[in-house]
Amino acid sequence: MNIIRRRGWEIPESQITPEHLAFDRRRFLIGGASALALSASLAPGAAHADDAPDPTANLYPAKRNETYKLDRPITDEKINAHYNNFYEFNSSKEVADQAQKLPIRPWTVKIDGLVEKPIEIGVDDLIRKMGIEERAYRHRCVEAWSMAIAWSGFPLAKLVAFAKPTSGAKFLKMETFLNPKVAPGQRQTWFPWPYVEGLSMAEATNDLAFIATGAYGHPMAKQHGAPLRLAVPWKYGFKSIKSIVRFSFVDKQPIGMWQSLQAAEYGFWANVNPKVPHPRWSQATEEVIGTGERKPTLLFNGYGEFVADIYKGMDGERLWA
Ligand SMILES: Nc1nc2c(c(=O)[nH]1)N[C@H]1C(S)=C(S)[C@@H](COP(=O)(O)O)O[C@H]1N2
Ligand SMILES: [Mo]
Repeated sequence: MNIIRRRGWEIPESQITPEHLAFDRRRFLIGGASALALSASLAPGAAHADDAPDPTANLYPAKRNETYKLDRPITDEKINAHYNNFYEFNSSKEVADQAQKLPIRPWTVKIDGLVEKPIEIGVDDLIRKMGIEERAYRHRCVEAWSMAIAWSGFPLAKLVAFAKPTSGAKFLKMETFLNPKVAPGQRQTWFPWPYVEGLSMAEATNDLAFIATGAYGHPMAKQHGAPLRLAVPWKYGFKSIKSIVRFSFVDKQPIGMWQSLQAAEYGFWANVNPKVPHPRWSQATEEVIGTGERKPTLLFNGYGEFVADIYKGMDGERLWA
C-alpha cells in the first residue's frame, strides 16, 4: 500500500512519520511492507468469529445527509480498512488484525464533569437515542495523506444537548479505552495513555463535528475506532479520537495525548492549513490514499464555510498546527 513514485521535491516517506518516536521507525517500515500482504487476505471489518452480531446493525445503512459534499470519490473500503492510525494496537498502518481483539460489547459511555447530572449509558442505548445519518467526509492526516469516508453516526451537538452541560463548561474532553491486555501499544508505558482529545464548546456544538458509529453503510470496523469515534474533518486526523469511553465537560483546555508528547508539533486547535507547515514537513499538498495522486490541501480541509466563524477574533491563538 502507499507505493507511489515521488519526485525530487517531494518529501520522502521516512520524514513524514510524524506521530512517531524515533524507536518506532523500524516497525513503521516493516508495517508498510506487511500491509501489502495482509490487505489481500482480510475482508474489511472482518470480525472475530466469537463476536456477537452488532445490536444496532439494523440501523444501517442510514440516509445520507447531502449538506456535506465531497470533491473526490470515497476511498475504497478495502484500502481504508488497512491504512489506519491506531497507536493503541501498533504504530504501523496495518492495525486491522490486532484491533479485532478489542471487545466492543458491552461498551459503556461515561458523560461527566460540568453537567447537570453525570450519566453512564450503554453504547446501543446511546445510538438509538441519538439516531443515525450518513455523511461523506474528507479526512486529512497531519502526516500529509488523505482519504474520503462515508461515516454513519450523529452530530456531536446532539450528545452535548443530551449531556446538559452547565454554563461553566468551556471544553469537551474525550478519552479512549484503556485496556493494555488487548491493546499492545498501551503496554508501551512511555505513551501517556489513555488517548485524550478535546474541543471547545463552539467546536463541539458545530454541526460538522460528528460521532461516527459506522462507516461504509455498516457498524464501524474496529480498526476505525468502533464502537464510536469522533470525526472533525476540518482538523488534522489526530483530533478525531477513536473508541471513546468518556466525555467530560471541563473549564480548562484539555491537553491531547500527542500534544503532551510533542507540543511543538501537535497543538490543541490543529486546524488544517496548507500555508502553515508542520515543523518537519510542508502541509501544502496531500497524498490521496489509494489513488497515488497528490492534491493541494485546502484551508480547513475545504470546510471553511461551516467552521471559519468559530475562530473569528482568535488570531492570537495557534490555530493551525
Ligand atoms: N484512540 C486513538 N484515536 C486516534 C488515533 C490513535 O492512534 N488512537 N489516531 C488518530 C490519527 S493520527 C488519525 S489520522 C485517525 C485515523 O483514522 P482511521 O484509521 O480511521 O483513518 O485516527 C485518529 N484517532
Ligand atoms: Mo493522523
